Amino acid sequence: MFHVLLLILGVMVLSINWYPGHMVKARKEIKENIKLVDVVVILLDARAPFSCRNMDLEKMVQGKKVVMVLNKMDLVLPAARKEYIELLRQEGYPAVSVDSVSGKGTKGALQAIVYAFKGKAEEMQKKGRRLRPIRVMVVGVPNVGKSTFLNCLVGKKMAKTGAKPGVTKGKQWFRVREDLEFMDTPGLMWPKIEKEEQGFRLALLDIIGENAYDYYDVALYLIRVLKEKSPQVLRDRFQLQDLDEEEVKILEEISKKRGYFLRRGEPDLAKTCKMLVQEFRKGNLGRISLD
Ligand SMILES: Nc1nc2c(ncn2[C@@H]2O[C@H](COP(=O)(O)OP(=O)(O)OP(=O)(O)O)[C@@H](O)[C@H]2O)c(=O)[nH]1
Ligand SMILES: [Mg+2]
Repeated sequence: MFHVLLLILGVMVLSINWYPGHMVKARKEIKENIKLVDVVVILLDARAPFSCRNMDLEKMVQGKKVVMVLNKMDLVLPAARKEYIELLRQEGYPAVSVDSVSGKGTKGALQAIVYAFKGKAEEMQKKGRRLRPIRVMVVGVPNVGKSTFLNCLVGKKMAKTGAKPGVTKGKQWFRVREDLEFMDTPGLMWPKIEKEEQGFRLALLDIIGENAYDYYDVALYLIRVLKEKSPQVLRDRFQLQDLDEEEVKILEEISKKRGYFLRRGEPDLAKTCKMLVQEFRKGNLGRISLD
């Protein structure tokens, strides 16, 4: 009875809350600066672009020209990437994909941004107004690569970047080209993630702070994804044979195969969970899309 109650309570509290202090200021800063910009780039993680759409942000930028940029395209299979882009285009957004580490796709992203402003630029010209650089604001949830994308466009490391959410704490302007100015912004979350699956995806992608979730739950979710989408990874990388087992059993097996044991000989599940999530984040488990 007690266990059933715990389970019910557990299911009820699985929504994730993560809204660190700097985001309150960041949200205000973004809101105040929207009127200064011509185009908004919403940067999304190509592995789960729909899970990292922040509807609060999208509402804030309503009325602006928006370009959707799927970053980290090196971590997803081309077919999934194409499908996501097609879906965003069906919604009426210009959408492109980039790899901000190698620079692949950035030329196309700049073209899409300039094109989004074309109508307004022509209007300004007709009115005899002096053409000024296009002002672009880059927004998105934390850790999707906004600062890396901008460093890549500028061609040198101007903004601080890092493999954890919440690196950028305030806005910063960059001149990318004669005709293009960009504003980097801190990653913005929404106060409460209601959908459990979405929470797991955001946790896997390192978009929410690690104090807001349990690695155990996220690793079990990852095993479920691998069983469904990439069973060969479980077979080849972790030498598992029986994939019909439950996720918890598979986790134990992986611990044993890796030689992760506690002092009394039990499998060290905590260490295994962290290892699995980190391997996914580094792209070591192959190109896996989550949405
Ligand atoms: N594989 C891959 N990694 C990337 C790419 N772009 C960024 N990263 C990595 O993603 C991590 C986060 O990058 P940041 O540029 O700091 O992300 P951000 O969106 O500015 O994060 P916040 O400032 O915290 O909101 C870093 O470890 C980057 O190296 C990409 O296109 N491919
Ligand atoms: Mg940043």
